[in-house]
Amino acid sequence: MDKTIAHLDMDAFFAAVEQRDNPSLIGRPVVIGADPKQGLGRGVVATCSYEARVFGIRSAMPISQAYRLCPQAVYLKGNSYKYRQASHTIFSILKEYTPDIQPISIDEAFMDLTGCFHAPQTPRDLCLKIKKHIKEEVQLNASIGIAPNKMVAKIASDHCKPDGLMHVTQVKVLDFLWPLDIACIWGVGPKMQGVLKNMRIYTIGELAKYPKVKLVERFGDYGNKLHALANGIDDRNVETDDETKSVSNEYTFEEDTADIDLIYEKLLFLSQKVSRRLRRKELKGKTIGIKVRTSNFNTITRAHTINQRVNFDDVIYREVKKLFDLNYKVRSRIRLIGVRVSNFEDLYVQESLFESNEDAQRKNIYQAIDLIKDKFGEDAIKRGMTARHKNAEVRDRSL
Ligand code: TTP
Ligand code: MG
Repeated sequence: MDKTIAHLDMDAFFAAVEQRDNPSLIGRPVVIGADPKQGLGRGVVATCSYEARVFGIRSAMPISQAYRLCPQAVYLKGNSYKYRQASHTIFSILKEYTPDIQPISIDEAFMDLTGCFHAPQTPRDLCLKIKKHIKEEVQLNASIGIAPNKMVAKIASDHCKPDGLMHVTQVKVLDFLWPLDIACIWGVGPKMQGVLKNMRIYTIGELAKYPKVKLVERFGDYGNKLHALANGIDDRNVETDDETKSVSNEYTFEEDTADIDLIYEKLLFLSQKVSRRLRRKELKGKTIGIKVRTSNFNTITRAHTINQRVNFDDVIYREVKKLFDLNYKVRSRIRLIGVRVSNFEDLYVQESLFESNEDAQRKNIYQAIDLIKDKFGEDAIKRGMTARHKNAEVRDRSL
């Protein structure tokens, strides 16, 4: 059966929230990002209003360059709390239409709408309703692309921005895709674009017609994938899986234990494991949890939500230890412990805009530690307390 996939992306999200909350900004170029300091500022543009895009300003551009292009724009440093709130409301609206939602960033999601509408209602009618609902509740514009698969839906939502709605039906997929630049294919980065352009492949149509065997010769299995995508075939599912919702590790003691030092040591070890996995996935969580199973197989789970999203070992361990001390009063022997971090909303907010100097310093330290571990292995560098137990058995799984 053909699928109906929608990709929703809010228009100029941070800038649109600012324009909504201050009507004097409506119709004006608004840039969210670092302080431009009259052109001498460091840092980058997070986003800008469509009025600012006319001047050539784009996300991730140095703020000094943006200032040169449009000194008269309104420059704001942004307010992550407001953006998170708007995002939260938008995602709860989407949940009223389908449970099959895959959040991609703070303002972007895929929805599997297969089976969510009944004739005479069309996918287009349903998505118009979603757009209208969002507009009424948060006064912001969303653009939605609808297609038989994720890649085409994503390209369609980009294509119809701002305030757009575009449905590319199965029979229209190739007509839509083939004239487009290869850069539009989801997952083809600038490096790959360069390689393809050197092979004189500029459009998706040219890629589709390029002999598949040659693509495979050149790129291995990725060549197969490129060929399929260029021909409008993309079987990636909308992933609503819990895996994207929490990261956890557990440890089972070789012998049930009540040795508090050993337990703390393992909790620290697990906090480090979880933090590192979070950093690898570029995730930060606000809710920190523990799991404790005693020798008689009683299991308790406890969690605490802090006011900041983190992926630093020391903060996670501090919370884990607090939770453990608070909840583990009866000193029975312990069989298994686990550490879990969840609550990853708004994964892709440009953190540097909102982080303190202290956080930035710690980020650098952890980056250095991760680099050493990547190069020389997990055991290359350890906090004093965990060095003793080198051969710990750790299972990666969601609690
Ligand atoms: P995007 O959806 O990429 O951009 P946008 O919503 O501002 O504009 P568009 O209409 O083209 O979708 O990103 C969503 C928000 O994420 C954006 O408003 C600000 C933030 N962001 C950053 O902080 N840094 C970045 O480099 C990008 C791309 C986005
Ligand atoms: Mg957007």
